Amino acid sequence: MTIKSRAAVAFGPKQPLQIVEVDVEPPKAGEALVRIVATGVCHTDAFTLSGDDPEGIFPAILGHEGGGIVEAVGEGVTSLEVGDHVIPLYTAECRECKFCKSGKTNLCQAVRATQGKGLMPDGTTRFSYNGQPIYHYMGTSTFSEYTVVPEISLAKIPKEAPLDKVCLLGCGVTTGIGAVLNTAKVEAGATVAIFGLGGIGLAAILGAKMAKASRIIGIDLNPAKSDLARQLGATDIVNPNDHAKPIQDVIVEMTDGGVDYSFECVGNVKLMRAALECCHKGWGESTIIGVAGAGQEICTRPFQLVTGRVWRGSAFGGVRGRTELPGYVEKAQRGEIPLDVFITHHLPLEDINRAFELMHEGQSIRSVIRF
Ligand code: NAD
Ligand code: AHE
Ligand code: ZN
Repeated sequence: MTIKSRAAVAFGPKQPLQIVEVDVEPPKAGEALVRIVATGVCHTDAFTLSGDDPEGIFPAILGHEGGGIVEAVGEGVTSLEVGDHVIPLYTAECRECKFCKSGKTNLCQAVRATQGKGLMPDGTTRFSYNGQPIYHYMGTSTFSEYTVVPEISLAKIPKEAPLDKVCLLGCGVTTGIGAVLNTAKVEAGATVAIFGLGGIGLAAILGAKMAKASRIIGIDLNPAKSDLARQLGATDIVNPNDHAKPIQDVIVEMTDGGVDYSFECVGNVKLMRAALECCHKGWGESTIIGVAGAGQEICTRPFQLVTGRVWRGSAFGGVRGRTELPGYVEKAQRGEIPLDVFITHHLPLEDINRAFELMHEGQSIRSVIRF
């Protein structure tokens, strides 16, 4: 039976989200209906809303950092039942595709093609408004009280975990920690530079601290991010505005030739270059996490790579969601991942546009929307 759901709909790029009541069709085979209890707002939601995302499609229900409860399952669903607590995954884990079987990547491709078109795996959408289709987003659409998600895109988590906190493990916190531990594999004693101290960069600091890095340099234009960065483990804070010379030169001078690992957590292609070039000759590795807009490209002198620096990227921290996310939730439950410090604002769905304003004003780390 089709149900009604309150949702924040992006009717077009650069337009405020509109809170409307959409129609949600029941889950089809291999899908589940999820009642979203809470969702974080990530910079990637703002990126897509800005119109810069090559895969941006409107009207759509954005949101990909949610926590919810399974309300119904479609035919053939075996790994989930009604009442299960789940975190929707924008990186599915089918365990059957070439990517999953490779053991080399978390980038399951089972539903990726339709997901990128804003559709469910059968090529249709479950959302509509006034009879007009509304597109899904990143396979999750957590800015709706009810959403439909493929079974393979849902990580089942313990019921005791507070959904209005562990929702942040659906993207930001997991991405930052995972990029450090899974993608870069930072080792104890290493030096690390983290560019951008939003939700992702701060989580990367946490990851570097967990890896026992000896020096963790946080870089941001906004001085308001410094305190939390230090609290999470940054040993040094650098504001590029305080220096006349290029930021990569500043970091190289501070670290006797460059850092062992750097992470770009902004989505700025010039900063991606700086992050690579502040790495140590011979072995320094830079991981791109930030998402850059359509048409943007990275560049550096090939000599930077010839002389041993490595450029790589990370999506969802290299984490296989269904297998590994329950472990992240348990770590949060044990206090090893302090989710509270990331949550600067709680807002009702009606105020979701405020969450975007706070992000753009540099006032928030994560706003959590409660339904
Ligand atoms: P955010 O807006 O919370 O944080 C961005 C931070 O970058 C802010 O603190 C801002 O002051 C700082 N910044 C901006 N320009 C800067 C500059 N030139 N130099 C230094 N600092 C600068 O964003 P977020 O939610 O943390 O997301 C960060 C990026 O990561 C975005 O591009 C987002 O799309 C991307 N992201 C990628 C993945 C992935 O899986 N690869 C996952 C989540 C987010
Ligand atoms: N749609 C964009 C790319 C957006 C992007 O890079 N997304 C990241 C996750 S950001 C989460 O906040 C990601 O995981 N990408 C891998 C994937 O399969 O989408 C574009 O450029 O087209
Ligand atoms: Zn995100």
